[in-house]
Amino acid sequence: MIAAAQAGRFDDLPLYDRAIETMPREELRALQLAKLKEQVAYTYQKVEHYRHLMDQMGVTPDDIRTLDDIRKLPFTDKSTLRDTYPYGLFAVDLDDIIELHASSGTTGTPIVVGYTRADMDVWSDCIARLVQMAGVVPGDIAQMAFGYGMFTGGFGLHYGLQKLGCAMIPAGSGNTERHIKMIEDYGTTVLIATPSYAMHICEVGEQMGYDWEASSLRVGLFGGEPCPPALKAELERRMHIVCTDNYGLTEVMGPGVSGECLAQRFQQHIAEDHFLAEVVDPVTGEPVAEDQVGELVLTPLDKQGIPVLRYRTHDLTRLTTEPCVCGRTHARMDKVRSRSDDMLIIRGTNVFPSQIEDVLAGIDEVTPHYHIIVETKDGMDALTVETELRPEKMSDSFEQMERMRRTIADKLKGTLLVGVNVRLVEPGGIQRTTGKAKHIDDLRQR
Ligand code: DLL
Repeated sequence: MIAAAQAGRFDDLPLYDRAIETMPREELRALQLAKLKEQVAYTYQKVEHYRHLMDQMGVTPDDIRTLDDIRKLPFTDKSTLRDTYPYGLFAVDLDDIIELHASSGTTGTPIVVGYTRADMDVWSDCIARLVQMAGVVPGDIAQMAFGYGMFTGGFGLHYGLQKLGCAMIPAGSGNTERHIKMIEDYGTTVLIATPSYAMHICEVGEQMGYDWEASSLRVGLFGGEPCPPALKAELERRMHIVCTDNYGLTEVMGPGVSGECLAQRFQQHIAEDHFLAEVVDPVTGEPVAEDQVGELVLTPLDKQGIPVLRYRTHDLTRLTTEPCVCGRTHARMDKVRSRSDDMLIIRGTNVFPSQIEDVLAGIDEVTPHYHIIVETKDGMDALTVETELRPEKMSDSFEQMERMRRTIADKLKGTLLVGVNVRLVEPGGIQRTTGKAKHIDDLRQR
């Protein structure tokens, strides 16, 4: 089936919910509007926080007459969920909540979200849809390498894959050698992980002498963090799989918001019957034109447990509604590479980690593993990039290594327009992760 897609044939690929996924856009927008009206009325009625805000702004649910009227509604930020922790935004009695999850955020008060049975059904439908879009079929054997804790990744993907009819192997994250053995012994066909953990699994497999080309593994369902094009290409080349990317966030559901189809390899279809997506200027909050990059704002259209309105994701992307060759009509978002809040300001210059990633990706001598350190030295910002050498590129010659280091520093400076201290690290020297990679240490005193 994937072979058909690779050959550019999409007509006979199965869709999880053909009527919804290929719905004409006019109808889709009408469906969104009907749901939005209901959702705003529900939220106003059930959640004191929103009722209070909307009263203050002089907006009532009856003011929502078109999809553009969503702009009359207040934004929601992570801080809203923190300030109302734990249950302040819940719209139902705890008796009606059947599962709780929490954000993976490491700083500040956590945020917690609750799902009703209906929310869980929508969630697993969204996942079943996106995994099928990625080439997974009923009968696939799917091995979970996300953790099964409060993180939405593990259980979210698990339920959806089961709903599609896959056999789940709930291995969880970590114990990488065991993952390889399970793939081999159980004939795993689908691997679920963050792209950085997938890279680690790939490397450990190679070190163990595992033959990825002969492996049963066919599809990588990766997500939870950016998967830059170079990393995707490397995973596909070394693991001999089709590597797909899916996106989501705890505050609006977890994974399941959008996923990559087999035709559009750098964009993801949004489940628009369940989410209304806007893209706004991250500073002014005003909408940007279709095709312009801005911050993604999401409103879940049928969430009962926590019905958030206009959630500011901080993720930077752009939307297109151009028809897709896969036949799906739902808008596509560019793969998220950066967040509005991960921009570093180095001596007055804006630097996105994704720019560093892209420069390193163009250098043959280094692996996709990198680490950025920002410090204050002599009262000034100092940027250090640690990059890991490929084993075959190591040299005993100090001069050769120094030349390589300088070339990389010059390339980084040429793109970033700030001086960078480059540190070459031996193969395997950059810490591997079993979850989301932490690429940046900002140690500046503020
Ligand atoms: O990471 C949900 C998820 C789990 C999605 C597993 C896909 C697979 P949080 O822990 O709340 O939820 O983190 C959400 O992670 O705002 C993005 O910045 C980032 N993120 C998630 N998926 C992607 C992706 C889950 N495919 C935050 N590409 C989001 C880029 C992603 N960034």
